Amino acid sequence: MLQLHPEVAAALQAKRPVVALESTLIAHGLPLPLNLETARAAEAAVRAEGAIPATIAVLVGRPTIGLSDRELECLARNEHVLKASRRDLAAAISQGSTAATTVAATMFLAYRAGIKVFATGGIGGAHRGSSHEWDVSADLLEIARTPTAVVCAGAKSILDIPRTLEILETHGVPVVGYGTSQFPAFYVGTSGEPVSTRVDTPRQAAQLCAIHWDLGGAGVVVAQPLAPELAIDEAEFESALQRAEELAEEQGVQGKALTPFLLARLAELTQGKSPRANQALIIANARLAAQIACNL
Ligand code: PSU
Ligand code: MN
Repeated sequence: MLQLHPEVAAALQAKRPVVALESTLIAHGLPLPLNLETARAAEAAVRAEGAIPATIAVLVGRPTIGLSDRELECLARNEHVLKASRRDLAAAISQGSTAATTVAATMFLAYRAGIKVFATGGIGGAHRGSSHEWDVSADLLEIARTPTAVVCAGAKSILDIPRTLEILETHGVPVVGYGTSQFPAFYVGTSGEPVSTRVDTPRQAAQLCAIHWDLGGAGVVVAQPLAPELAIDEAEFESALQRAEELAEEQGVQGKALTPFLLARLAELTQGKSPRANQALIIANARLAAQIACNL
């Protein structure tokens, strides 16, 4: 069922390093034109490290591993692209839809194509607040069962991070700090919560993943903090987030619409600081993912 870009198919066949990239952040996470710029820059960062990028999405019902530049542009510009998590894949395929894939759906497809390293911005997790108590991203369960390295800047700071980390622990997922002993929190440099272990080089990260997989383990979270000069001040972020959550509550936003809604409100409330930070961390994660893939 998978449609592999010829360059990606050739690289996989020759056992050359390939890095999967996610598409929900393009279609639903960042505003135009920053989304297209970021998607292109992430691919370029992977190439600069000597790996092949494979951005993943469902295009007119075809799960596609590796997009052409035209396809990237179409995802970035088209407002009617769906957001597909793992449960939505069969529906998108059977209905011939075009859908951006979340962390969960991207990992699922990447692994089936034979790609073991994947980069995103921040993973989904447990949402905050009593009205979203049961909203736990499918990303966490997918990481718990699919043997892939997920290179990220931690969990999105819109989440309940201690609860997100508890869920990962329950499912036996190593949470690896890259150059840090504290779990990064996306726009905000650190969550203050400890990681389960720390590595300081791509080689150490690759080694840890390989051993985890040899032991029969599944996903590994490799989390690197955003460059400190781009991190948003915690107090400023907290007040923007509280406002964004109030707006979600007032407008009854929930389910899969919640994450994109909060990200869009934060972009307004931080006067564009949050999307700029988001862009920088996505590109940095793509670069690190490529370095890890080259060491595997
Ligand atoms: N990281 C970003 N921007 C995003 C996302 C991650 O920098 O938009 C997306 C990912 O696709 C992630 C999704 O899987 O948000 C989580 O959505 P939900 O909470 O509905 O599972
Ligand atoms: Mn959710």
